Amino acid sequence: MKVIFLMVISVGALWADSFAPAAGEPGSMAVALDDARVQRWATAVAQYSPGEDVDERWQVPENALGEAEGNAFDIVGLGRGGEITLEFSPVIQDGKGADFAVFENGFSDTFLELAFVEVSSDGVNFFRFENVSETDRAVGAFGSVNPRKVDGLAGKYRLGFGTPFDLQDLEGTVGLDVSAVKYVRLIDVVGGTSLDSTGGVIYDPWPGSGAAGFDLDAVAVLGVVETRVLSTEIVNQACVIHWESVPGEVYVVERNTCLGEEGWALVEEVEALLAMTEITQPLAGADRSFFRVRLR
Ligand SMILES: [Ca+2]
Ligand SMILES: [Ca+2]
Ligand SMILES: [Ca+2]
Repeated sequence: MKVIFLMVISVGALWADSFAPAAGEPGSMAVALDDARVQRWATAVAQYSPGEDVDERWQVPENALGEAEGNAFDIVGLGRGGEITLEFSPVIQDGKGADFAVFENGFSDTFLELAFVEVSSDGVNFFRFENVSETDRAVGAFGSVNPRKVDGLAGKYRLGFGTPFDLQDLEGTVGLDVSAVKYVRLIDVVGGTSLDSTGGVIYDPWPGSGAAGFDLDAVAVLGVVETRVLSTEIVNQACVIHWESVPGEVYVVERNTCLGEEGWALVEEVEALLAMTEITQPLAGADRSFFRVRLR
């Protein structure tokens, strides 16, 4: 009986931390404001409706346009239950991996004010990204939220780090063209009231005052970055390769005896955990070897 009890506990613990960790930790999906994938930023404010308890000085929707500053002040406060819609010109297209990232101004890895994210091609019909919150109790005005318990909501990461969204998750949605998304809308989550996609109550810092709710710094449009090998060296008859990587992406490492299109053999598929990935391959017995690394 005891063994079974322990197993249940361990499965519960896994479930409790289901999602990507804070910025800087292995496996984090946080997008730094100077990430190589960042191509451009929101170009216009289409609509802004502040909610409750947000001072006038934070009611500056233009602060969400252009580059993320990564500070606490160049933001627009949504207020409790408020929302903002930003416009993108040119439109955002679904490409490989995440397509845009939302930057909030959380001052720590656990002071996380959250927002729903919706997108639209026509400015009329908006579609929400699936989201889950596993925080199981109320969070005070300056309480903490574990980022590993949040998925599909903006505000998962501290200031300077955006939460990525992939339009592919909404592919096939009637009324949305994922190759032409012109609007991104952020709707403040009201801790203890708002519901996630599973129907569960979402908890985030509440009630807050003066700057209640989600504080938006910027929204970046992301593109694909070419895979770049940073270094290769021979150590103890093995080749050590480092390359620039995007956490969460899978890279294919292949080997050949000559350069050309034919003959590449799979060495390994590696899921990147950090912005740089390393692999070590024994060279013993080979006259010469070529390696290549590509996104899967
Ligand atoms: Ca995509
Ligand atoms: Ca706030
Ligand atoms: Ca800003």
